[in-house]
Amino acid sequence: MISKPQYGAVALVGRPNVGKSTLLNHLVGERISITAHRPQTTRHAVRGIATWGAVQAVFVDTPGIHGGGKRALNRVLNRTARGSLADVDVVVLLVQAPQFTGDDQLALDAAIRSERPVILAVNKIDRLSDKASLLPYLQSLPGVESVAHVVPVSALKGDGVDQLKHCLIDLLPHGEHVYAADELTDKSERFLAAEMIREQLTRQLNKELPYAITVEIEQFDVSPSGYRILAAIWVERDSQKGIVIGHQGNKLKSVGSRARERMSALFGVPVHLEQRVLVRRDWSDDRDALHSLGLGD
Ligand SMILES: Nc1nc2c(ncn2[C@@H]2O[C@H](COP(=O)(O)OP(=O)(O)OP(=O)(O)O)[C@@H](O)[C@H]2O)c(=O)[nH]1
Ligand SMILES: [Mg+2]
Repeated sequence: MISKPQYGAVALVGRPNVGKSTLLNHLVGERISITAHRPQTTRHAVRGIATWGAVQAVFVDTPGIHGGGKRALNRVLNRTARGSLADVDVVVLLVQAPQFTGDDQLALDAAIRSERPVILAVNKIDRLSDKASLLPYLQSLPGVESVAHVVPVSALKGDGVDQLKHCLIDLLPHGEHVYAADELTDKSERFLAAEMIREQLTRQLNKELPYAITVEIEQFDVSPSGYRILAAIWVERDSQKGIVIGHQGNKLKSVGSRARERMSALFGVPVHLEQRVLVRRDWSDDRDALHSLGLGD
């Protein structure tokens, strides 16, 4: 029997750091959205495409929703997350067992207000030392009666992801596929390259600093021997520039070589990467500067 094609968009929402980007990568099967052990890693609504036979789902990874919105960057991130709920068919709300915080409540409220079917995915179950605590935790979650499915998962290990797929297939509308079966994202390789550098900066630098960093690709040349990429890393202060470059340039080298490996793996070609570090004062609190760097739309 040939099944009717299904197609739809799925938003992945939740407070910062619950594992939205990790789950997107698992669902798509490639590392297209950057992840780090730190809140507010994702700044743009990244789309990842998965095609499972007759079913095609476009996942929209969003910046974590949270209550503290003082700096312009925070406000822009929150708007991006809430805005992406308007255009989707299904919402997957992630929470992280065994917690349920005020920011989880904000995200749940936004999901329910979207009037889309909601799947509540309870992530990081691999970290629960006492598996028996999962059931009472699930029963204690507020708003469970308003969601279509509740699925415990580990985005990192893949547990429960198949069950999540089945819940999605249950909810996605019928429709023709929009993307070819081998397409993984709507983002350009240029965008992905900048994100992979930011991922390594976020992972390899000390706490706090990464919020003051953004990456711009100045040149992206394609040749038969591979890609040649020139990147500018923007920081807010001269002192931060020193930290990014590191002793004898070691930090920048290590960021570059790891990012380059990831790029080569995803793009399937050799990558030559050059990076420079530039100072632009207070960009994370300057809406015009956010715009000129492609954030905030
Ligand atoms: N143990 C465990 N860790 C996980 C799991 N899923 C994600 N993580 C880790 O949690 C951290 C945050 O993951 P991300 O995927 O970046 O989280 P996010 O929700 O996209 O975060 P923001 O983009 O900052 O909102 C990373 O260190 C992940 O490796 C999981 O199922 N189990
Ligand atoms: Mg993320």
